[in-house]
Amino acid sequence: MDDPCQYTLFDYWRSSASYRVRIALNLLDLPWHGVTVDLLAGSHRQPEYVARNPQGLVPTLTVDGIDLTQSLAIIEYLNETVPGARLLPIDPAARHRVRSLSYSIAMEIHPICNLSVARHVAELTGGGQEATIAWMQRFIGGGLANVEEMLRQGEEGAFCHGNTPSMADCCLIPQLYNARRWGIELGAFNRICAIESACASIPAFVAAHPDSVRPSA
Ligand SMILES: N[C@@H](CCC(=O)N[C@@H](CS)C(=O)NCC(=O)O)C(=O)O
Repeated sequence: MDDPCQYTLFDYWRSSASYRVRIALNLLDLPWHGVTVDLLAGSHRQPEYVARNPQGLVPTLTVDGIDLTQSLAIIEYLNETVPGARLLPIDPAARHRVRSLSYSIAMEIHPICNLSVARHVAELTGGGQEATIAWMQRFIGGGLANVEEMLRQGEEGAFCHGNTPSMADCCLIPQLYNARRWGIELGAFNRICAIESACASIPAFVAAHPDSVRPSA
């Protein structure tokens, strides 16, 4: 019998880049299954995984024998190939806004707040765990303050842009999960908190949450 799951996601439950793609796959109601790449065990550096993803990063989405890397490029691929997908709006100005919000998280906040970066800062400064936490709080907190401002300036709606979830929501929700891990206070970010509540009521977001996909010990 043919495998109905045409989409195989190589991911790690706690990775926010993987979490973005899980949300997108669920929002599009696609049949997918996950394969764990255990970052703690170093599985992402093993030759068979690096053959799929030369950067040695998660996620990778395999579709029809093609290995797709980089979470935002994956989401855009899905948007372009799944009939009726609206993870990016059609109108160019609206599409720009969704990309701009997404990039402000995935390209400004996420790369400098990868654990390996923050740990390196701690090593260079000799500041230990305290330096790691201070780094995360400074750059995740500051980055989200900018996102809150961007959200306030644009179109009102239940989600980042308008009343349906987009690629920007796929980026925001994992970043909030990550922010909480580092004890960042989010209460002052009214727009962000309202969007988070709206997403929490959607099964696609709930099913993609790290606690929903964490492999049992
Ligand atoms: N820009 C990449 C970022 C991917 C990324 O940084 N993944 C992290 C987990 S969230 C990872 O694989 N880290 C492993 C490592 O740094 O060794 C994307 O959006 O896919």
